Amino acid sequence: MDIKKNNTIDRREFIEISSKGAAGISLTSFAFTSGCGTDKTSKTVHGACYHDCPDRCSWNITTVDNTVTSFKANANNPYTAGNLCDKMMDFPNDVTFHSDRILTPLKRSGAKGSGEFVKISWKQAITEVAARLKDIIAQKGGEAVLPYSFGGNQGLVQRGAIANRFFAHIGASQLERTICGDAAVAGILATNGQTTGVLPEDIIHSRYIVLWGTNPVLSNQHLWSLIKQAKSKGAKIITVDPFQSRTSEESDWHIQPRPGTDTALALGLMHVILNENIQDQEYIDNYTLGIEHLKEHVQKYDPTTVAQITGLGKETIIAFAKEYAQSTPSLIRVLIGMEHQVNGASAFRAVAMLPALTGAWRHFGGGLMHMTYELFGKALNWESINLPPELANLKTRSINMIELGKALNSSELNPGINALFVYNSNPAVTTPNQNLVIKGLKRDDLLTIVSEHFLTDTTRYADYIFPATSVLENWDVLSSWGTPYLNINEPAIQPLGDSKPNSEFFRLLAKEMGFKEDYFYETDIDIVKKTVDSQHEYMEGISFESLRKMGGQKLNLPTKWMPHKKGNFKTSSGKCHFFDPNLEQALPDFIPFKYSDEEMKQYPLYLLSIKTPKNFLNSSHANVEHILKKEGKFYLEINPKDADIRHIADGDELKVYNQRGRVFITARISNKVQQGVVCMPQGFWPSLLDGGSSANALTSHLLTDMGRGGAIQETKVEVKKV
Ligand SMILES: Nc1nc2c(c(=O)[nH]1)N[C@H]1C(S)=C(S)[C@@H](COP(=O)(O)OP(=O)(O)OC[C@H]3O[C@@H](n4cnc5c(=O)[nH]c(N)nc54)[C@H](O)[C@@H]3O)O[C@H]1N2
Ligand SMILES: Nc1nc2c(c(=O)[nH]1)N[C@H]1C(S)=C(S)[C@@H](COP(=O)(O)OP(=O)(O)OC[C@H]3O[C@@H](n4cnc5c(=O)[nH]c(N)nc54)[C@H](O)[C@@H]3O)O[C@H]1N2
Ligand code: SF4
Ligand SMILES: [Mo]
Repeated sequence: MDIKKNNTIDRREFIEISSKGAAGISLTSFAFTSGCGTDKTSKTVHGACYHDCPDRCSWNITTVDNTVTSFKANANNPYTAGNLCDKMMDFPNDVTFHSDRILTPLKRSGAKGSGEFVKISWKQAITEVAARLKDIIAQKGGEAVLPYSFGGNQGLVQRGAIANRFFAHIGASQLERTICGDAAVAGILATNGQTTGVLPEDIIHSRYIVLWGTNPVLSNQHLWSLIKQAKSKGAKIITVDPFQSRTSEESDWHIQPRPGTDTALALGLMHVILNENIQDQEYIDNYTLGIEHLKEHVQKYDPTTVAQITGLGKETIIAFAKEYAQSTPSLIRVLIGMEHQVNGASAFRAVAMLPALTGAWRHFGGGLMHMTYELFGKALNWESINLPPELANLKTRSINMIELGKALNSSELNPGINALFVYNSNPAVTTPNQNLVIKGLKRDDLLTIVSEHFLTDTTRYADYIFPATSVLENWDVLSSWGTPYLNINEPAIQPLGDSKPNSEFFRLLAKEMGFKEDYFYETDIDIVKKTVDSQHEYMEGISFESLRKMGGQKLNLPTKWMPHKKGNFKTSSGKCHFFDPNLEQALPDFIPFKYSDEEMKQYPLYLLSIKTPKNFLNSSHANVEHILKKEGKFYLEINPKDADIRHIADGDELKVYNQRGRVFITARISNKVQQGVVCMPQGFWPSLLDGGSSANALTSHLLTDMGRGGAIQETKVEVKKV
């Protein structure tokens, strides 16, 4: 069956077609049960959310005869606290049993992007792909092959345990997976040497909580519940965000700097703290390095200068610095949002210095809160996940995922990329410089293989599509980057249709390629068992069996987790580094991106494209009709002054454009953004929007100052009425 729709399909048309069952391929025949199970008895198993979300909730799922009869939050997991978020509440219907789900392998039958495919068997698909791959490797070498995957499935097995072995074995190009977190982590490591600070559940002890560039009301909902508990005990909540986010609306104080100016703001706060002499000198003397350099450095970040850079009032900067330094316990929560700026890593580096300057780390519930994945780095047996020793220390070239468009269109890469494997990601939507990515995906000489649940915008350009299982249909073990809970995921049902886990796809391909190494053929359940089979103290009381019984368990950590109460930083010196001569910048500095005068004139507005959709997880779920309805229109928030200059009224249809692309969008005039800044949601699928482009058609593949992340928000645009 063909889909004769192309990029220009509009959303209403898509929804009408999908509701008639014609927009998907082969989609009508597999709805709701696979027909594989004959067992009428009910069974309940534990699973965990596969999304790239800091909360990592866990659930209980009951099935009868391969049909889900109950899907509920796991009451044993105090962090999930009995609630899955809105995005996941109806997951079995929204994804697993959705009538648009891809359930057989498909081969392209029309032009790339046309969405025309025919069903084929796994045998045919694997045989043809293996033959073409062998050919490419023989002619161009393994580096002509590029894997492209990200956090679409956070299970340690399905994220890439077998895939990584496959690509290392064939000598494929490596992918630098830096679109999320790497710039933030690089900045924090430069200061503290570790990213695990205050644990999320300890936030209830804080009394001054700064949510710096993060929007937990939407992006970290279970932490938000704990923040509300802290608030009910008297904590003051401050949000630092250039956008009036849902979180800032619920905070006591919204500090709204210009985008990308946080490094200057943090250095300005340090200026005030040091000049007012309200720092914790004893903590500084014992546990930090470079205070003299820092003190001298911050003199140029006086409140007047910082006010000019950030657009904040001078009084705001002074008041914020004093309140922060004089409140106890004070906590700064950072996550990811702020890193997508050209100065992003420096901002995290500078912000991470504040708790050492004020001695906030001394107090339970005080300090900096970032990620928790390092705990699992210690706790688990990574031998089962990491590459086997004979494949480690790869010498093959790396390609940064943010520069996918550039790489696919490069005439300089030798060899060029001739085969692209996409899984757990939807780059035609989520990768910056969308039009360049799509131009690359349209190349006739590129073999594109995508493993997916749905006919995403990326799969539209595939030569072969492989149907992936959903989290309800495969084994996995899930660590977390936002909590200290370890979760197991037990399959609740048999795979629907002909879907297979990512691991099995790569095993079948390895077999067809003639690879004999045992490491390809370890089963998923064996990998899970081996991963949790660890003698580390954090795993005391946690085993495969206990996880099956409980679903999720908290790592066995000391009851009062205060990592830097007495210094103990994981830097080279063991101290918090205010100054580091080994880094390109010995001290963090505010270095704005330099636009040409011409560019500033043509594209004067600063574009934020952020995670405002409550009901999407990046681009996931953004194809589901009732979810799209809940999310509403694709809106551009624009300040009344900017709207006035352009004669734009609320509800007008707009074109937002720059040198890379344009999107069509509806105006929403509001004070959520200040003059000079506009904001649109990320995650919408281009093929479901008028004009066939979404936010990333405007963003660039510029990299961040450290960590080689994506400066996605360093984007200038102009807006006009259409
Ligand atoms: N509902 C929902 N939840 C999600 C996701 C989703 O798509 N939808 N995605 C998940 C993923 S992958 C991630 S990484 C996390 C991210 O979670 P967060 O880190 O909370 O990330 P964002 O929502 O991207 O950004 C948070 C805020 O940072 C602000 N921001 C942007 N630029 C700057 C700046 O220069 N300075 C400051 N101070 N703030 C800035 C934005 O305006 C935004 O309100 O959320 C996860 N949770
Ligand atoms: N403009 C802008 N762009 C951004 C961001 C932003 O804030 N603004 N945020 C960035 C961030 S923080 C992130 S993390 C990235 C996320 O970008 P992506 O990693 O592309 O995330 P998703 O859009 O959720 O796409 C994941 C895909 O994996 C698929 N999937 C899920 N499970 C499986 C599985 O088991 N097997 C296979 N084969 N597929 C599976 C899902 O169906 C989905 O289509 O986007 C980045 N892009
Ligand atoms: S998306 Fe996040 S908040 Fe929602 S169920 Fe999954 S882990 Fe929990
Ligand atoms: Mo992310």
